[in-house]
Amino acid sequence: MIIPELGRTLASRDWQPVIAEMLQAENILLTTHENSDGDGLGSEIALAMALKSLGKNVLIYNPTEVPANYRFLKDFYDIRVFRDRDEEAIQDICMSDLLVVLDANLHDRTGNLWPHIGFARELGKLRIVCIDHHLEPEDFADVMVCEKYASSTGELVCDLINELSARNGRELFTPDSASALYAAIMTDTGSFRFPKTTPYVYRLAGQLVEKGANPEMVYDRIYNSLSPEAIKLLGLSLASIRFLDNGLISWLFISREMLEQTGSKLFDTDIIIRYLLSVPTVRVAVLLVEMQDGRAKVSFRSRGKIPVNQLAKQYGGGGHINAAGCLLQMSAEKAQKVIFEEVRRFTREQVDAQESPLFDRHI
Ligand SMILES: [Mn+2]
Repeated sequence: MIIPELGRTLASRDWQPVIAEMLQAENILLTTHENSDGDGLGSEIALAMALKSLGKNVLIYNPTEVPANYRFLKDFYDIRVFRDRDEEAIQDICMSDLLVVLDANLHDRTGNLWPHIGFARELGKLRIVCIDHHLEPEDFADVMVCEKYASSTGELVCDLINELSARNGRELFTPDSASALYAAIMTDTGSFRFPKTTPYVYRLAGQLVEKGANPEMVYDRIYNSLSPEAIKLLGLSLASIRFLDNGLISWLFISREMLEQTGSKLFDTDIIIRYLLSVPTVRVAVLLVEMQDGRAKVSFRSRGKIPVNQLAKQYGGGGHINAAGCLLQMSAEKAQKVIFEEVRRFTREQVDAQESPLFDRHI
């Protein structure tokens, strides 16, 4: 459904298959992708609270730990980390009637949960719903709502909870769940400035504030939460950013040594990427991080219409037009060599092909 000048939203009937699954289920499990972010976590929390108030048993199990700046969300609802051989967790999965995968559209994004989900499905009763907004979904669920127009999974979950509220004739939002969804939408829209932030999204944010979301608290917890270690890593990183091809590309390699020297963690690298695009000439930014297991985590960002998800896809990854990533099964040093020329070629080709202005008035 297109709302002229406002953006898009799903029609009530589009939510019907999702709602039917939810109402049928008694025990519901929610999860999101590995290395969870504000969108996945905020969506989980708000949906868990809404389903709980409809009388469902709702558990959240994630494949990885909640990053420090999102831990305040755990005050709203219990978020568990799934660990291999955790008998209680495995039993919880097997006892579930419905799994809702949020903010991920590939089965392997659920990490170490997947083998157990597969087993529970073999037992016969576990159904899967996927709610997401990434490109190129894999058809792994019984019901998929994967809408790439959406700014965030939080936007979709907001619509879903409004729909559930309307059908039940009562408000299913609380101030806490409104704050959780506000966090989801705020983080995935880059604080309401990325291209998919339609007028509709601003309206939703306004609605969430009306329902008690606290923007000041949410922003402060998420963005003013750096550890001294992360600040030190930021310092080291800023000093080693390279600018290539007349400043079209910014390039940063964070070695394991840099992480160890500063005492910082993998998730401390997340904030650094935004500095890579803060120089106006830069069209493509690349961040390579050497992980503890020897693999290389590569993040791509771009400005304007350069689809870095195409770049990531070449290496088995994916993402959005302006933000994508991949994991390379090789040393970071080798990874740098492998992608270096390809990134330069891709960027040159994209920049040459584009005569249109960097930014459109409308999307
Ligand atoms: Mn998202």
